[in-house]
Amino acid sequence: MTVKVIASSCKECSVRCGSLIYVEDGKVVRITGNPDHPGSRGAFCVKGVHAPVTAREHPDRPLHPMRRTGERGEGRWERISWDEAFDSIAERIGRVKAEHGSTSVAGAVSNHFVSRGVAMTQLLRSIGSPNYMINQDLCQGCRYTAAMLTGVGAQPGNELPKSRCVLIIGKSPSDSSVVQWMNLKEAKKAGAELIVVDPRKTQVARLAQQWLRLKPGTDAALALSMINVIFEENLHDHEFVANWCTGVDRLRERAREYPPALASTITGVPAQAIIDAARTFATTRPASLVLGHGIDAQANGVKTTIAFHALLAITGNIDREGTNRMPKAQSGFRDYYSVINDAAFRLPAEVEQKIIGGEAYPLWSGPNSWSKSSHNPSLIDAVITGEPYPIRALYVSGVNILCTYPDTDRTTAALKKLDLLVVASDHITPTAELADFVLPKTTLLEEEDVSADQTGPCLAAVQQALPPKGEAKSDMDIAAGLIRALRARGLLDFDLFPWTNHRDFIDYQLQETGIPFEALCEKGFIPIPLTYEDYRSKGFRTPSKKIELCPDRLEKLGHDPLPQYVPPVYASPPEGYDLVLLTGIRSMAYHHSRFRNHTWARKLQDAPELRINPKTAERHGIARGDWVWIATPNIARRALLKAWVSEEMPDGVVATGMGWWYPEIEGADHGALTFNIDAAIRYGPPWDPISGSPEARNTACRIVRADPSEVPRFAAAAH
Ligand SMILES: Nc1nc2c(c(=O)[nH]1)N[C@H]1C(S)=C(S)[C@@H](COP(=O)(O)OP(=O)(O)OC[C@H]3O[C@@H](n4cnc5c(=O)[nH]c(N)nc54)[C@H](O)[C@@H]3O)O[C@H]1N2
Ligand SMILES: Nc1nc2c(c(=O)[nH]1)N[C@H]1C(S)=C(S)[C@@H](COP(=O)(O)OP(=O)(O)OC[C@H]3O[C@@H](n4cnc5c(=O)[nH]c(N)nc54)[C@H](O)[C@@H]3O)O[C@H]1N2
Ligand code: SF4
Ligand SMILES: [Mo]
Repeated sequence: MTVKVIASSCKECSVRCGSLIYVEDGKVVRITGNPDHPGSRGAFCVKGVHAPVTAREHPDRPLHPMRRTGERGEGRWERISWDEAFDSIAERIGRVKAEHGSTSVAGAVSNHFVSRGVAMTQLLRSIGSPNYMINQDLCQGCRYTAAMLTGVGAQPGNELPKSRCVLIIGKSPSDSSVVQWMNLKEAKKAGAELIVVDPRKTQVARLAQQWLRLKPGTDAALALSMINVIFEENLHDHEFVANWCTGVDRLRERAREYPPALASTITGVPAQAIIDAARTFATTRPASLVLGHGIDAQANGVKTTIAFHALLAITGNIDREGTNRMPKAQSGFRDYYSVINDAAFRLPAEVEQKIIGGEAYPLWSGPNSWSKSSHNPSLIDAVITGEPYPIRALYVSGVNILCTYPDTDRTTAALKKLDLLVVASDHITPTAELADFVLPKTTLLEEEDVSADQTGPCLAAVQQALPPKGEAKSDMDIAAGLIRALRARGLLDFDLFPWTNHRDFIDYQLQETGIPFEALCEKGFIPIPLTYEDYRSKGFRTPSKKIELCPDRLEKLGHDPLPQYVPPVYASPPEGYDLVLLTGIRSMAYHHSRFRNHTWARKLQDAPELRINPKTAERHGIARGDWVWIATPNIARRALLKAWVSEEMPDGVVATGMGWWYPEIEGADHGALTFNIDAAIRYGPPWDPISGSPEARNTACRIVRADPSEVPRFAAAAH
């Protein structure tokens, strides 16, 4: 039997490694990394090897559209045809529009950078609504907003192995990115100095020569102090600063407010270690900076990021070999941002003015914002309260909001209040359980897609390896079907969705590149020309065309435009909350809430963990393997986690992942209300005043050992 090898890309997580899919006799027999792929260079992980086949073949996978017949969450469904699904959904959207207006229909999507993001935005915009949620307020939102303001949208990508010094802030690549982990090990081997800033002793902290164990949420003070040392010791890049940065004098003055001794008190890092890190970073060039999730989704996230952008800028480590590269564009390629920002695909200004959250966070949600999406918690509030106006219908595609947004009780209450909830998914998640309609989604092996990978940089293809199972459709095809049904009923206020199917959209994306999809599929990628120092001809993407260290746009909106340290909320906890909790530590086996129904993943980790220092554990009477209740301020719900006693945690700080549920547990939430930390943390306030991000990463908490009688029997045995 001949084996066909298909060069594709894995998109089981946001890293998107190049893959080789081996197909024999109509079956996928093996999936590996693609050593020729310029971004991932052969790196691959356990999810990429197992998840695509398991997800496709899973016996519980929905294979036909389904309509709810019982109460919400009762799990009673009837099978319907696609035509009936599209038509009934269109009819019900029509009713909601007639009663509450077009803006009362909303959407939710995540990993929106690929085609499913465009499917969502253009479906909603065509209906006449500017309201859709992306998950970036919980993800990279602070970093993206800061990048829009400063102009430093630079990532090291595969410049890392060429860097002589790498500063890694709040990122644990051994858990979250096999490609970056490979690159950092290569950099170290080639003699680079690694400096890691993380409260946890991560694997990369063990690899690094300098590890700064700072107190959570204090990074801005550290960065400003390093900037202070660099200016005071005259170690900055004079040419770059003079020609390519604005706001330098004001930044220098602000940084003077953070001498190492003070920063040491704030961060808990010895003053000499701050000075050493600053000197190393400024004098060991080329250097690069990795900014991770640890500084995002925090109430001071944007300002913290701006401080690190400033550190990169004053040392001139931008868009040069071995530094952080500005994004490289394939001429003519249309990605998510070029579509959503294209006037031809946008709503009239008076409609975009209504985006929920736009008034409070104009740089996040308004017509001139980075995301142009709604502010998620404000949208959830609107469903519950009807303020500032009603939200009555929600189309959810590619996000499991009941497991991945904080405050599950509130999200549940909102979903139950809707007149219409439609969920497109490849498995029945707790979110899908509450739907009126579940639409069966294709899985990775059944889809095609194109995206620009900045690590390479290259254009990369996802190729279809097998035909879809059952009646599953891709997000684009589902949205195109809904558009047809809405159009037939005269329910489109604007017709901003010109694609008739997914391939049509891919052709549109590639049309002006002159690269046909088939050509991209030959190797699975086509490199994007790599150039350095593009700013010398094009400038940076800010109004001044320079890097703005004190962004004008912030000042105009009445914010203090300079980076500054703001104490984290956990620093003044209500009585009894004696510990700090870090959430969202990644596990190689899982992608957020996904794969909890995959046996191979459950063999690797079977219970939500509470990482805890031995001393903290002892003080609380907790031993390895005990189940522990954890509670955070201002929310009644607690979560049940399993103690994982480890020196990786500092005393007084505990950590966990996110997104736990057990598909086999009866009930609509499948245990998410008990085992998922997101059920036990609030969806803000406080918010980052610029991006509206909640403080979902670091919070005060208290723990107590659970009585064994409180632990469900099956969970007691979990590892
Ligand atoms: N296996 C796997 N990989 C994934 C994902 C997944 O679910 N599973 N998710 C993907 C997605 S969508 C994302 S957004 C990324 C996220 O992941 P990354 O951006 O790669 O960040 P993490 O690896 O989560 O690491 C965050 C680190 O920040 C530290 N930290 C916590 N608080 C602070 C703080 O206040 N300051 C500092 N300096 N550090 C702090 C934590 O201890 C942790 O080590 O991972 C992606 N990769
Ligand atoms: N407390 C806390 N909460 C967090 C975080 C944290 O660190 N701490 N991290 C946040 C971050 S960074 C992120 S990115 C979010 C992630 O939040 P989500 O995006 O909700 O996370 P996933 O569990 O990956 O859910 C994706 C869902 O989409 C489905 N799906 C996958 N691929 C496709 C597709 O191509 N099309 C469609 N229609 N469906 C698909 C999957 O089956 C799954 O149900 O969680 C956030 N929540
Ligand atoms: S890291 Fe793993 S899951 Fe993510 S894209 Fe690469 S192989 Fe796929
Ligand atoms: Mo994310």
